[in-house]
Amino acid sequence: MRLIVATKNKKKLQEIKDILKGLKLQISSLADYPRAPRIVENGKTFKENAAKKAVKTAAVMNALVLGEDSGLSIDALGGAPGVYSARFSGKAKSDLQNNLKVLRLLEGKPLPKRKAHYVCAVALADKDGLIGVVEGKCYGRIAFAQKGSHGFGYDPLFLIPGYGKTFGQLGEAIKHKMSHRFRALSKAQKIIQKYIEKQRAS
Ligand code: ITT
Repeated sequence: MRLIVATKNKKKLQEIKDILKGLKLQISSLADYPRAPRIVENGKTFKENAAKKAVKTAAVMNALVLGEDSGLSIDALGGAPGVYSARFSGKAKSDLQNNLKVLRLLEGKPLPKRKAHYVCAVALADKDGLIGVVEGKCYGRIAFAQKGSHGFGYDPLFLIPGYGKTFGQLGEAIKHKMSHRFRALSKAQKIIQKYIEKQRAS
């Protein structure tokens, strides 16, 4: 079975492939379909954006499509950067500038005031429309400086209290067992399995 992931983010795609590897799907992404429609991410929630990515892409592809929208929510910033996580410091989508902006905004705040969580919404759609949308979260703190080079985005800042280390330091093996993306995809996996069974039966 083919699955198209409606993303242009290569690191996100790699994580999705790693987490879903048990399903033995043929996974491709928008990088393989340069003529796929451009999706304007103007939803107010992660779920809305994920659904839009999946439905708009599936409308022109004869395949099951997975839309993923994710980001970081920081308590002390009223939930920001939220759905604007990728472009928090501007249109250029720079991970380094985004991290520096977060550090600036939290300057002087002690660890208990640095609570944050990642959110990942995953939507599935085919040419007939939306099949389902699920969400996963992962709770942590914002570190005082960037640490580690694993992962992407805010991972060098995202501290997992139980380990006293950031996702940037912990690496994929641990991240993929507890991340927001792992949690959302565990739910999505059940929807995909049902979809495959239904297709086989028809
Ligand atoms: P697509 O829209 O093409 O999928 P994108 O990177 O623009 O790619 P999003 O709009 O979903 O994707 O923004 C996600 C941003 O949230 C991402 O660029 C990071 O800044 C942050 N983010 C999400 N998940 C993350 C993770 O697991 N680790 C670190 N940062 C993450």
